[in-house]
Amino acid sequence: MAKFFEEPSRTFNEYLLVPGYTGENCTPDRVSLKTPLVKFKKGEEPAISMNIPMVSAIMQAVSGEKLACALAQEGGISFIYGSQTIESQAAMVRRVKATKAGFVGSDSNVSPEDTLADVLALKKETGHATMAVTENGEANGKLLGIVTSRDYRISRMDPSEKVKNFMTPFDKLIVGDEDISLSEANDIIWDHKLNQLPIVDKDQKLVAFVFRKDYESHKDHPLELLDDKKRYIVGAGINTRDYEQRVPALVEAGADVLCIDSSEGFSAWQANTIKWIRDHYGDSVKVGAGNVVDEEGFRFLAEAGADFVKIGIGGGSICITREQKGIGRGQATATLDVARARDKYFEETGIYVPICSDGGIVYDYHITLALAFGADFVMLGRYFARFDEAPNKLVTVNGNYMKEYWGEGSARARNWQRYDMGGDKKMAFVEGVDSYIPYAGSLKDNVQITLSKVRHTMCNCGCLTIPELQKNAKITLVSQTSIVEGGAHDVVVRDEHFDAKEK
Ligand code: RVP
Repeated sequence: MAKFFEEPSRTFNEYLLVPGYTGENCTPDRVSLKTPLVKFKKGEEPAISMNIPMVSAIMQAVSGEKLACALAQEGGISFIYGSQTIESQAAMVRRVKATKAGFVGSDSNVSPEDTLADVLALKKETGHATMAVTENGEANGKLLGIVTSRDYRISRMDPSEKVKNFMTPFDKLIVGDEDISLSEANDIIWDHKLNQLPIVDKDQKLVAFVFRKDYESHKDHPLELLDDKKRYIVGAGINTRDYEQRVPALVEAGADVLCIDSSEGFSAWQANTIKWIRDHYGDSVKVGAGNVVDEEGFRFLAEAGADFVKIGIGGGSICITREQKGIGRGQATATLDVARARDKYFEETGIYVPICSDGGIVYDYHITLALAFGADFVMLGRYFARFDEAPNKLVTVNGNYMKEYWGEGSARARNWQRYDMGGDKKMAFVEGVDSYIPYAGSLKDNVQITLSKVRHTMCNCGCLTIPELQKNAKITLVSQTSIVEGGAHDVVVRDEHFDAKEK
């Protein structure tokens, strides 16, 4: 007889938190959202922790290098998508690692032979007024000068004027060498009243810029997640097919943590992948695995040596795995089951394997619920894909600003490697859709509001840390009718489409 789970599986939307006692010291500014990313032994510290419990999904529409830097600034981690060539993924990781906090890689470069018209076009495209003049206009080429809007007067100059004739040449520039610290760079900026300081290596090649405005913003990010060389921490997705080539390239590029990206993680292929990594790198390379939705799946991956385990099948906003294959489980039930398995495994072995609730977060409070259900952190796709920093396109649809968002299992992503058994393209079928989602602005603004809500709710539950919430939260199921009661009801909400005329 098949195994039956007697209870229906449920989603986060079916639950609410019941407040606990809030003491006078239980205030949002005292809440710590620090959480482990990778496994650790009882009494020891994890090799990597995050300052906020959020990671971005391993997806083309979500986790590119800009988002990775912006999320690390806020205290979380991005997993750069693996559905691209090994070379381009490693190059993305390398660029994130080259972006030391406060040091910005130049994406506006011109050559001395370019013209004023080229400069103006590039300025329009990137929005950046400062450009590096390098040999052949290469990003990390020999620095020959810089151009800022102080170097030209559009009304007085011919658009065909060559950059070499109006740039500020290298010998007139103040520059920093590549070993300079951010505070030393900032001192030079202040002492010489500069807006930016180019950083060059011993061969005069451009490494980065430090901008006055970025130093200020660096101070605004007390939670930023940095490695011991003050570089942003970044993750990368891998698959169970080309890991023998992909893993070494990503490790060499500086990825801090890897994660096997698959719709179904309870498989021999995942164990083989982890084993290969352990055989070649021991514990020095950190790798998460998944996704699973029950105790058995968790235990399998924990015993295989995963550094963290991801939970969720079919709950993603763009995911149609449940419709296509009939596999999956409600995200709240899956998280609860796996959290119990993690605690049991910890009791038995003394090893704590963090778990991540992946997909299906719709409202901000779902994050708090996922943590209360036992997750150590959450992975989000749709949420981050709405932001400026995501690599997907901003478009207008019926007059509204939208971002494109497509699943890794969609025909658009062509990520057949994610499906261990679907490598033969003739057998492959889609498990995801291509969609639009409303544009929401900058990552920083949104993440800060989301986490403010999480902190407030935790205080309502009387909890100052995630482990306290996991232990002490009180959770209730809600009925369909009480869900209606939870929104605005029995009133006509005023918005721009409806405004009454005063009598
Ligand atoms: P969401 O945050 O609800 O958009 O879900 C994102 C998650 O959905 C990803 O982290 C991944 O686990 C899953 N996903 C990505 N692509 C697909 C698909 O095409 N089916 N599913």
